[in-house]
Amino acid sequence: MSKDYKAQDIQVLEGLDAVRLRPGMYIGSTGVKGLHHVLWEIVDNSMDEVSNGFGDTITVTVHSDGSASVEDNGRGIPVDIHPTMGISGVEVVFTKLHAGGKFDNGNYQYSGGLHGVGASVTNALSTWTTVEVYKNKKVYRAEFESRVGEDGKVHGGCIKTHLTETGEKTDKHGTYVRFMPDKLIFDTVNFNLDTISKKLKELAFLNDGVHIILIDERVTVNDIPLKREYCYNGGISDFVRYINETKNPLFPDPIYLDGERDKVYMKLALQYTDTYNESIFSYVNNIPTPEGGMHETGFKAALTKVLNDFARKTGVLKEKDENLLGDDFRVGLTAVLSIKMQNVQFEGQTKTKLGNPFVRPAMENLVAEKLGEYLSSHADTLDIILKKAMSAMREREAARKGKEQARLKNQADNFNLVGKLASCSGKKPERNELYIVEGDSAGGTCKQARDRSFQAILPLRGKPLNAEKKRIDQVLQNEEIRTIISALGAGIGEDFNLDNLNYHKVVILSDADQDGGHIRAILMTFFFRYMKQLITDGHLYIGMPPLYKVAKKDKVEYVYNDDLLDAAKDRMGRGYTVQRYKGLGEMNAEQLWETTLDPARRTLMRVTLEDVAEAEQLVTVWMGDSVDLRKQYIIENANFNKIDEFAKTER
Ligand code: TSJ
Repeated sequence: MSKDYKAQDIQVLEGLDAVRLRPGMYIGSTGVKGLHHVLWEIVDNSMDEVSNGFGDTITVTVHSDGSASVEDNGRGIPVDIHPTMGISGVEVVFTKLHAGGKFDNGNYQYSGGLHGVGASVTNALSTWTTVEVYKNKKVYRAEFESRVGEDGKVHGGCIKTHLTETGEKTDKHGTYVRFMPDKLIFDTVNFNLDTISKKLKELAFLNDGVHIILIDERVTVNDIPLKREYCYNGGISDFVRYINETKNPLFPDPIYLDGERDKVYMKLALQYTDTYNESIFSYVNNIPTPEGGMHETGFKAALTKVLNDFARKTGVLKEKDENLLGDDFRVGLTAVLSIKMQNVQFEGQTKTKLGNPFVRPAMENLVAEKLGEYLSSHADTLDIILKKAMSAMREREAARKGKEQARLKNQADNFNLVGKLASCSGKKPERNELYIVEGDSAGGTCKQARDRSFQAILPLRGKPLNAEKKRIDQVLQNEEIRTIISALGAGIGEDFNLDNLNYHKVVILSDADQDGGHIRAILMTFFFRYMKQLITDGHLYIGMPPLYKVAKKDKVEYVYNDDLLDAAKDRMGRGYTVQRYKGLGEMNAEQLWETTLDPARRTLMRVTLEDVAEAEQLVTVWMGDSVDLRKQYIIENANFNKIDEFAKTER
């Protein structure tokens, strides 16, 4: 890291008007994601500084006026004047596009932010931005704002106050940036606490030792704002431990490897559990790459090669045996791979796949070397991994042999299975609805209550198995699950075909109690794992039976939510009765129709996965063996969008 940074190092490319003209080009979208991107741009700049060893703390604050600020205790953005442009380094950073410091003298190696566009983009899309630099015992301040120009158009990031010394003395050093996202640009300017928490926690895992503090002034208890702190000295090994918290690891400490090859800096932590899933979370410059790419490919190739070599060397594989497949070595694997490099090329549908080809051999080579060293001196761990892979291989073989028979047998079985299903008479899948109902008795009532022209009822006896824990062939053996698959008619996994879906609304209907929540969670996990498109295309719903019936003489009101009970009582006046429904089974057919099945009156929640990759991470991270955690996850985080049922279109 060169010490003689000068403002002239900052390249100047374009003005800010381009950003307001086409914000999507710079931040992906102007939705809630784009809103957070402009915050990550700022956070990333601080993280660059701190992870290069300058300072150790980053504080992110969401203020009660809706603005956000980021402060670090690094060296402070350069304040000296750019020799040819005649403006301070701070002003260059905030008013010139691409001036985040992506220059060639080696300063600021991994800068860039999510789209590598820098702080000027955030400034351009804000109504105001304030910057303070603490340096040389002094405080420097600059202010920017959006303004209506002579052309009648709004120009973002105009200088309101040039960078000046305020005259205050300080012992602090670092940078403070506060900005107000512009309502004219963003569909929403409401920062989401969960989104920010998750991201900062992830950053804390990826950058070990960095203290990240989150303050949300909009959320207070006794006037004290919410504060969360993240710091993991164990880095990505802690991340792997955290992901595996609800699972059973096969050895106590994750394997940790790091190193450099061809200027690619790599950290890798991995651990096996007794599950059957492969969970690899990869990052480039702190940016998640859910679509994978060259770094992941190189890592996987090395894992397969090294482990096959050890399997031969140790005699686990005999001369006549074939090599194990890569998949065999990734059954039950949890891994976090984080690399840092320059000139990143992102590819793929969502631009989250690393494209630089040279990274693949570099990572394959580096991981092979480091993993080889590690396993040479950890014979116990090696033994555990090879045993796990061998049993994966045997199960793979067994599944292959069993598949043919199963296919023939299925034909006969399906007949019995769908016997439980009370199908509907209508033949239009677009109109048809399948209610998956918890319990035989509630199922029976639903059958009486429904409109059989388009509503089918499938009662579930007992709890279907936990889809997260089992392999696909085991999932398929579960009777409840097979009933669902054959009723929907669209297949499963890679064979899933939405065109064959028999019901365009699939509604999970379970009690509002803990067991009901569990069943809902299991079914959602199953659909997520094996019929993801059902969710992404918006076909999966949660039915909402009422929690209370408030009645007085002939007046009846159903209440679906604890918070609304008091209001309902108020509307009734004195002398009402309240009945609490403990389960679906307590309602008669008429009540069930009125409250839960009738499209004109019911409420359904559509289960959406706005970001399937993120949801996959959530499910993997949160849905392990622990029932409580899983339940909590579903209640707190499942992305339920309350929608107004199609009362108008259908009836
Ligand atoms: F990007 C930004 F302007 F929005 C921003 C930058 C926001 C925040 C909250 C912090 C930062 C930032 C930048 N923190 N620390 C730095 N460091 C530098 O810009 C810096 C300081 C010194 C030197 C040097 O060579 O002396 C070089 C750089 C790039």
